[in-house]
Amino acid sequence: MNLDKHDGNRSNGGGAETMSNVVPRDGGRLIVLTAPLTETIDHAGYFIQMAMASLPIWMEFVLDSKYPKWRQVEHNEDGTARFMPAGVRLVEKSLLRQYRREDVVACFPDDLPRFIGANTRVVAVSTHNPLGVTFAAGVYTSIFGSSKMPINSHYARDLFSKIKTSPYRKNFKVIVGGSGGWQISQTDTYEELSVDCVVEGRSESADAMELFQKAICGEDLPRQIEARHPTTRDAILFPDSRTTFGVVEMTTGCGRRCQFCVPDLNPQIDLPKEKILASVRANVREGNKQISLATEDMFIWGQVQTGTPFFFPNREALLDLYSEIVNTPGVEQHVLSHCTIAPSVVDPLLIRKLSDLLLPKSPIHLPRLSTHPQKKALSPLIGLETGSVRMARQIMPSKGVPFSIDDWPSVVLEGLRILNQNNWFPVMTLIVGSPGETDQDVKDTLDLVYEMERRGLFAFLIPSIFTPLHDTRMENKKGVTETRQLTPLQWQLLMKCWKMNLRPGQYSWWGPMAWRIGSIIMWLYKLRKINGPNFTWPLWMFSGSISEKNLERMGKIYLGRPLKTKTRKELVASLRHNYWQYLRADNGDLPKGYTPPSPSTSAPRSVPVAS
Ligand code: B12
Ligand code: SF4
Repeated sequence: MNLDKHDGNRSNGGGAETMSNVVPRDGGRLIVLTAPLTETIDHAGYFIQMAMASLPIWMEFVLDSKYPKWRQVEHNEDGTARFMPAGVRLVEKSLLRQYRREDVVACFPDDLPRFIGANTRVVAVSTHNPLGVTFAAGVYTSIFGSSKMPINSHYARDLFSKIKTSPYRKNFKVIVGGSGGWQISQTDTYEELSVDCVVEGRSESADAMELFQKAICGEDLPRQIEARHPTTRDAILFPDSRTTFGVVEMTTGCGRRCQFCVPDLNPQIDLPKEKILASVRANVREGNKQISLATEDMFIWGQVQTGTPFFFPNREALLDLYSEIVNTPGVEQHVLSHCTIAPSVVDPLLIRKLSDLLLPKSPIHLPRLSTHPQKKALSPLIGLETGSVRMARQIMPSKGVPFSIDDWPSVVLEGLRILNQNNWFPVMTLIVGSPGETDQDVKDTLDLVYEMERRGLFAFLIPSIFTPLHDTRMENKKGVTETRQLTPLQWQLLMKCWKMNLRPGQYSWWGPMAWRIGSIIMWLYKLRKINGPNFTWPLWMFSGSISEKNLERMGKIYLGRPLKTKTRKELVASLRHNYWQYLRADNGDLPKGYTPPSPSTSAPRSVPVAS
């Protein structure tokens, strides 16, 4: 790629640079793909991107000081991006079915001037979370006072402003897709961001390809299109070049049908092992040392449309898949993405065997928690959402299947016990302010959180304020919309979760002191004005300057009640009898009357004797 003037700005600093000073001599590429810098980096692991989704831009200095090199990205020889989010890679792959390689490039935002030229007809942006209006992202920025500008959103806007100021802007159409595209249509920011069309759905579909064709022919585009999701395993494409964090899809859809969930609206598909492995090898070939299989629930893989309900994990298939992944030469690190908690109660032995396989390649170390010799840990994302059975019945009645949702607190506590015993310390999300949430619901969730503390269980608890996500079964519901509306109990839940998260970091003599003083200073300086009076006592609780017992005596907080919950054995005994046939005898705790599976059947079976 030749340039007429400067060689672009290679720093990826995300500044307000415009594109008018750089002109590609070869006229640029027909289709240019990109994504916000902050969604592209695969430096420092998942947590940095999650932090960027939640921290306001004025706190960028915190990340700069912890990860001074986070903006450094790698280029291919021709200036294209060496890694891109999996979504971009699939758009690229979809396009390469119809267009020549030299017509399609994927580049970092700062390199756009090198590729957008007179020949460019489409600039396609893939984005996860451009405006930060999704759950967890909005809440923390608003606690700190500027809810509209998380770091990620700042960089996404910076990308759009680069595109908007291109001297060639009139020649090309801007198409946006990815799981965060809806944020643009919902907020009607098309003009502001200079976006022509938002695509909801997957790039593999004919609808998406037709749109690119139209743009190339210079036709007007609709504001928004719905692109159909493939319904078969074979219709899903796989990246054959490097992806951010080595993300390779493992499943689509979920099947548990939570009312607030977007990915569950997609068909439940587990993707072919050979294709997954080919993508893993492609990542390694291009220099990636880390792999992460993207899924809503890793435990459904191998059990979709097998005749066994998907919530009884296929132990052998999962162990085989993960073993091949981590034993692929060149894979040095493997990170889990999402799962659900009930499978760990269903098959604890699977968890133990997965730990044996996966811990050695986990980049996560939790020295205060892990019993692994190198202190390694596994931290998948799991939805806890609420401790209130009443609320759970409304918003996620199948979250704990095969167990009844009435046993949700028991499933969470037993599941977490089994996970912790095997050095899994999950990141668990909670929803605060769901529509119709009462004080009693929040107390029930606090009961569960305090019970975790009492039992010495550990998860990183990430509470977020309910956000009605586009297209979900709850899209028209309204919950809490800003932090000032939170009740004292809801604030307490938020702050208690964070207080518990900081436990492993608080063993140094200076740790607790720093948090106490720091949080009180922040409260005096800014937070009390932003968040209102309901925030005051929960913040004092968080700071640890007044004991929780004293705060309760003063009537300022609620101390969770001890919970009497079911053991694994009791949970298993409560299963519907037609599920007994799927239990694995080697996990023990078998219900009275269980008989071992008949050798003539492949799945373990049992015959219920009483109802
Ligand atoms: C891996 C992952 C992560 C990783 C890595 C992300 C990365 N940059 O690569 C990490 C952990 C960092 C992460 C972070 C977050 N994530 Co995330 N993440 C996922 C996960 C599991 C997989 C994403 C993925 O790569 N999928 C595979 C690719 C191929 O799918 P895709 O990107 O959707 O692309 C397809 C289509 O969207 C379309 N497409 C994509 N781009 C484009 C562009 C054009 C032009 C077109 C036409 C089509 C198109 O075609 C592709 C297929 O062909 C999804 C769940 C899921 N299954 O999608 C959640 C998910 C996307 N994340 C979600 C959320 C909420 C977040 C966070 C905000 C969480 C938080 N509070 O911290 C942050 C935001 C990070 C940020 N930078 O702002 C939500 C999104 C909700 C929303 N936006 O409405 C999801 C759906 C999870 C969920 N259960 O709700 N995430
Ligand atoms: S378990 Fe998770 S992925 Fe599945 S439907 Fe519920 S929220 Fe969605």
